Amino acid sequence: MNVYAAILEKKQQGKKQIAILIDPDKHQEHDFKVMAKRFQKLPIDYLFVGGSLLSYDLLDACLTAFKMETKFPLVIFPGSVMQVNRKADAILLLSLVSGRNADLLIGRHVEAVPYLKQAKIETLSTAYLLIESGKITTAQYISSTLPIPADKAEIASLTAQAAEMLGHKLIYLDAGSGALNSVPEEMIKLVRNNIQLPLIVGGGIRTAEQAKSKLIAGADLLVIGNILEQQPQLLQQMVDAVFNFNQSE
Ligand code: 1GP
Repeated sequence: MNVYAAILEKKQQGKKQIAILIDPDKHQEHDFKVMAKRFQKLPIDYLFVGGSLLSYDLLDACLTAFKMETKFPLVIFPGSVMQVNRKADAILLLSLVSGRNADLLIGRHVEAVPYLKQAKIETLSTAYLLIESGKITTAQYISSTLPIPADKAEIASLTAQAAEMLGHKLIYLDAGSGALNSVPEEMIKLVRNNIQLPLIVGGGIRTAEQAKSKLIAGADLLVIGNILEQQPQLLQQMVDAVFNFNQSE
């Protein structure tokens, strides 16, 4: 399975996509199978797995359960090079282009090469832009970087354009997991209008209405995580928001 080809194909067809983010740390090992069975019939495009800080060793158990019970492409959304696992289909090779921490622009990637080669999983070169969200998120704290201010859409747009010129394959605007404020629509619009690459948007999306407005603004792929840990019943509404948007186009 080629995950990038699937993302591009849907984008070319004008179809929006949804990824559900699972942070293995927020669950018990026996939860994963139950969750996978619950998810399997829903039109979820990708399952993202990972976290800024994983304290428990549950990544493998999570991937194993979802691989057994579902057909979703499994994509690692890594907080560190230790989160490489051959049971996934792909990994977002994130370059934190909103920050100026050389380690997160190239350093960790150098260290990750042997693990990535061994795992033989698809690498998705992703320009990752952290956007200020009303509080310090774990991603911001752990990365020791300043996010792009939420009212500086122009900075986000220029950063995304530079990343596209540098040859990244995906642009990810992220307010950070559990963000108070999600990425503003104005910023999404400006970035969308200035790049060709698929645009991923996530962080702090809590309602189906918010999901819809991110899609209208120009997001190609939404990532929803935190709110579903708190209110699992919202999962259906979130996937419906994307499904209904696609039906109405
Ligand atoms: C975080 O974009 C993801 O990096 C998803 O954010 O967990 O707030 O939905 P939430």
